[in-house]
Amino acid sequence: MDYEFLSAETVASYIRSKPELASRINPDKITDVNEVGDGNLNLVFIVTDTDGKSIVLKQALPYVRLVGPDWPMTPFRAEREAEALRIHGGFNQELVPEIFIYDPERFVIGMENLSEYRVWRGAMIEGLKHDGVASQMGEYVAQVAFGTSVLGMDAEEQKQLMAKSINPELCKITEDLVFTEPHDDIGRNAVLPENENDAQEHANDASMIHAMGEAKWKFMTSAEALIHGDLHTGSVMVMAKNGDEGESLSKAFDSEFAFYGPVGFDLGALWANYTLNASRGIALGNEDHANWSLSLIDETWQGFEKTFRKLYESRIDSRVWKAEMLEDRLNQWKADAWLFAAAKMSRRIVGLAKVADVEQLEPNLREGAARGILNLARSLAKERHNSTSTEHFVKLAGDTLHHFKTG
Ligand code: SR1
Ligand code: MG
Repeated sequence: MDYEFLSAETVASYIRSKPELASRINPDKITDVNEVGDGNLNLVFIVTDTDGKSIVLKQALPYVRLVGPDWPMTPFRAEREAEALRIHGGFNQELVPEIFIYDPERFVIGMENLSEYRVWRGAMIEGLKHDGVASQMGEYVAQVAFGTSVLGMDAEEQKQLMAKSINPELCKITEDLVFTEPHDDIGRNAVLPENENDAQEHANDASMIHAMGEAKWKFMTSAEALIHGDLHTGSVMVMAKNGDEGESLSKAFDSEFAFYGPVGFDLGALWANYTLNASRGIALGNEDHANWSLSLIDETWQGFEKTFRKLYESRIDSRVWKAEMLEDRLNQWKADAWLFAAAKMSRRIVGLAKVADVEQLEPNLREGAARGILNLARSLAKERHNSTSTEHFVKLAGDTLHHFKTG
């Protein structure tokens, strides 16, 4: 794929060539261009002018940045991201960044700079509590679940949107890294030597393999809504209303994995990442923060359920979709979230693309956190047949992570 990559030197002329951008920032008075892409895939520039105006330019590279040109990856993912952000922003612009332009020739998205926000994962690692965000993310998932499903859209339009929204290459990353490679290492997995046995046990656990087979099937076949597709805490920006923490605003970003998939996948991703953060708190003896991180599981669910119940009242077709259908969907999504959370937490321990919450622990502490998460994932996959309450999830998580704590 041949197109010009942006660089700090070419950003000004790029902005000059795009009226939608030049009306928001003066290309002749740019003071700063910072490349801040810390994700696994793209270039991200924050551009500021002398008047303090700023925008973000995000460009998809034709390969996976984390690995390099040896792993080619379609840059058309930028189109999927721009579309998802536009559609999701149509439900609630407060909860996603605003898009100014999508450039299909160079796969660039020009969007709002959330300079006063920060990435939630980093804030959680520092032990900061951004209150209300977990509920807002539940609300976001519910608005997307309703608004892009046949409950909130005309059935024919919904099918057109579904057809436009296929994202096979990015889905394949998830199918491989999340559901398959933890049980079939093709050379991308790695753990501490002290966790080799844990990874082996996890890889060979027949009931976990069965559960992950079911999770992968759901991921590949349940085209329920235009989900975010990668809603971990590194895909959420947060801003405290006063100071560094407390009551906060938030935005879900980085939606390049968006596709028509199972609603429970986004919920499970959030739950898994709250739990990964709790494993850090427990490893460091920061019980207060660990309890707070685990409390977010129910907070997200409550935000989701409350919003979805309200939206369901305005479903466009209520002829056979009655009250029972609502209860069935909520029960199903909660059970799915358990399953997907198990998948999403264990892949971050054994597979490619780990998370700083655990990786930045000293090895003697990381050993127990990693062992705890792998054992928890296996228990979650089994226990979901007994109870799928958030209380049960949190109790299992707290007990298991404490049991395996090291250091
Ligand atoms: C090769 S991309 C690795 C991971 O980064 C993204 O955030 C997704 O989680 C993906 O699995
Ligand atoms: Mg990402």
